[in-house]
Amino acid sequence: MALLSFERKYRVRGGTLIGGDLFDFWVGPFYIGFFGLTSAFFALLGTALIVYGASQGPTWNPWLISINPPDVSYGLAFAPMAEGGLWQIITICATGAFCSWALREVEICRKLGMGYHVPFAFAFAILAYVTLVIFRPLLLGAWGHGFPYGIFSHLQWVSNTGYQYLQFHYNPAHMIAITFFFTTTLALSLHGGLILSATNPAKGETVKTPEHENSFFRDTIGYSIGTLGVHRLGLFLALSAVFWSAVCIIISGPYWTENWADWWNWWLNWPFWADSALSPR
Ligand code: UQ1
Repeated sequence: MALLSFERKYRVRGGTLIGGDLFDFWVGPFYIGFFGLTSAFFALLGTALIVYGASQGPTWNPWLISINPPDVSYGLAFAPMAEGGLWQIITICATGAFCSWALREVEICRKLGMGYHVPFAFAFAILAYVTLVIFRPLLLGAWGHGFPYGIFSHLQWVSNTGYQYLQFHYNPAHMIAITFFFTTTLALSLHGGLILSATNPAKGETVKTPEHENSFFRDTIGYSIGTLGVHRLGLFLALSAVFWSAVCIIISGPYWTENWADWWNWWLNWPFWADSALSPR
């Protein structure tokens, strides 16, 4: 473990949210803490239940194994184990493990005196998951609206859910989310390209500085956002993509139940042209 010689300096005591010094220790390179233990507990139990669920199913083909949510007829009640109860407990384990992991990141940030940007960003990933398997099913009144835990089966769920609204391309939140996803890839490719071009010089050339990076963008587009700024922009773009994705799916069903293209009829029905002879409807 080559890093340990200088990491020792950063192995500071304290910063825990719960448990004081009791769980404030490392195992090898890993910080444990109270939330390290709860992470391990939920992750191991959830994984064991997935394997158990697979053993009760018709296949060991990894593409086809699926742990399914209860039928919608169970509503928001607990279902028998073999009827989706397993899915419900696995969902609790997954949410417990993800939240524990985020809180473990918070404790490490506190130890090191860092900002909370990493757990904040991870919280958006957790939001994406709980939106699909907890918030939206709650709003729709049945756990059966969650997605099944299987490789092909969750893809089928995405496909079926999309077709319920014809397709998602006219969902306004979907439009915004996709725009953020594409802009994220543009920003990361610009940033990655810029950093590699400056720091990976040809043989005989010297490594270039942030001054060169700024000058490149000032010369090309008249503006440089700066070395810190580009990371702020990247975080904003990526988190916005997740946020609007969550909005996109949470409004599909609880707010709008039809073809998303028809949502735009509010525009066609505006009084100024709704009665016009040229109006499409
Ligand atoms: C940029 O301006 C900049 O500052 C020097 C970076 O930092 C290294 C970048 O990675 C990128 C991509 C840019 C250009 C981005 C914009 C929005 C002008």
